[in-house]
Amino acid sequence: TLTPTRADKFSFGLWTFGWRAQDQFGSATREPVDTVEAVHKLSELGAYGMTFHDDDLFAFGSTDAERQHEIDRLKQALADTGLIIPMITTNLFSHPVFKDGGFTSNDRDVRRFALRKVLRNIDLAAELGATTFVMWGGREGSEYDFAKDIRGALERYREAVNLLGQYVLDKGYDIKFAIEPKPNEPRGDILLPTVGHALAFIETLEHPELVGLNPETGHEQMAGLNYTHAIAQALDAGKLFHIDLNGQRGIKFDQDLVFGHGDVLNAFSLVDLLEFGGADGGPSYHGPRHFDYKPSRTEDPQGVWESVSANMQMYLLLKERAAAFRADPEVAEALAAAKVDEISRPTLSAGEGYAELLADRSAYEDFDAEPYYNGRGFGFVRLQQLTLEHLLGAR
Ligand code: 3MF
Ligand code: MG
Ligand code: MG
Ligand code: MG
Repeated sequence: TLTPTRADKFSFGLWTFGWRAQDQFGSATREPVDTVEAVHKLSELGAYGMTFHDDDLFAFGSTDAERQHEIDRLKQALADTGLIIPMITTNLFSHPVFKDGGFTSNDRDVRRFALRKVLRNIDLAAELGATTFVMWGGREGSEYDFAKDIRGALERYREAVNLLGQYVLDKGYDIKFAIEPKPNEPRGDILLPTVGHALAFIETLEHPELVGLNPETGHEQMAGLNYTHAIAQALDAGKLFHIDLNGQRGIKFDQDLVFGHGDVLNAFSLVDLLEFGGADGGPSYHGPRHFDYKPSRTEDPQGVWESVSANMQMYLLLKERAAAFRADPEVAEALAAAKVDEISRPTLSAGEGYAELLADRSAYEDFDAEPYYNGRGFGFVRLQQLTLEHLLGAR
C-alpha cells in the first residue's frame, strides 16, 4: 500500500517540481519543466491532481492568444491522463507591481489591478472545475511599522475577499476560498500570519461560509507553532478547506522540504489526525493531500521526480505506521491510562449547570488534590516512547 493511487488524492503545485531553484544567493540550477510533460509524469507517479498560479501556466503579461494556448495544452493533457485541477490560485507576489502587496498595496490602482487579476483567474478556476481557490498574500505586509496602516490594510483585505465572494455567488460557481497564513517571507511581517489570525479574520467577512483555510506545515512551524494543533483547530472551526504539506526544521527561512523531511514526529501526528481523527476513526479531512514543497537546489531532473514521489511515500508510510500504532493493544492501554479519551467527555453532566456544580461537594470540598503530588501521573512519556517505537518501525 506504499504505492500511491488516485484514491489517495495526492496533488502538487506546478510551481513545486517546476521550481528552477533560483534563491536569494544564486541563480537557477534547473531548466523549466513543461506543463504537459509534468501532467503525464504526475499521473504516472500516482498523483490525482495538479494545482497552479495563473503565472505558472502562462507568463505575466501574456497575450490572450498565448494564455489560451497554454490553457488548451493543459486541458488536452488532463483529458489524456484523467488528472484533475482541484485548486487554483493567483500570483499576487512575483511581479514588481505587487512589491507592496496586491489586495493591500498602499497604491489603490494596484489594488484594483490585483482584484481584476484574481477575478479573471476565478473564471479560469470555474472553467477547469477547480472547487478551491487559494489566497496566499505573501506580499500583503510590511517591513516598517509606519509604512502600513494595519487596520486600514485589514479593511482592504476584507473588502477584496467580500467582493470575490459576491462574484462567486452571483456567477453560481462551485468554488470556496482558502486563505493561506504565513508569518513572514517575503515580507518582514505578513498579514494573517497564522491559522489563528486567519480564523478570526474570516469571521468578520460578509460570507464567512465561503472562506476557509489552506494551512502550510512549514508556515506554522516558522512561527514556532505546532502544525498538528493548528490543523486540529482548523478542523474544530470547520475551516480545513485545503492543505499545503511540506517539511520545515525549526524557526528559520521557509525551507519547503519534502513532507516528513522536517519535523517527522509532528508529521506523524498530523497524518494520524487527518487519516484516523474522524468521529468514526476514519479520515477527519476529505480534500486533496496537496504538497507545496520545493525540490532542493542540489537536485537534477531525476532528483526532482524522486522528490515528488518521496512526498507521497512519506505520507503513505506515516499512514501505515499510524494504523499500526492505533491497532497496538499496548498503545490502546497507554492511551487509556493517560486518559486521552476522557477529554471527549463533557466536564459537566447532562442537565448540570453552575448551581449543580456548586452543590457537588465531591467536586471541591471532598476532592482530594494530594494524590496529584508525587502520587498520580499521566504516563505521557511512556505513550511518547511507544509512539516513537512505532514511528521507527520497532513495533
Ligand atoms: C509560499 C507559498 C505559496 C502558496 C501559493 C498558493 C508559492 O510560501 O506557500 O507558494 O502556497 O501561493 O497556494
Ligand atoms: Mg509556502
Ligand atoms: Mg513553505
Ligand atoms: Mg503554500
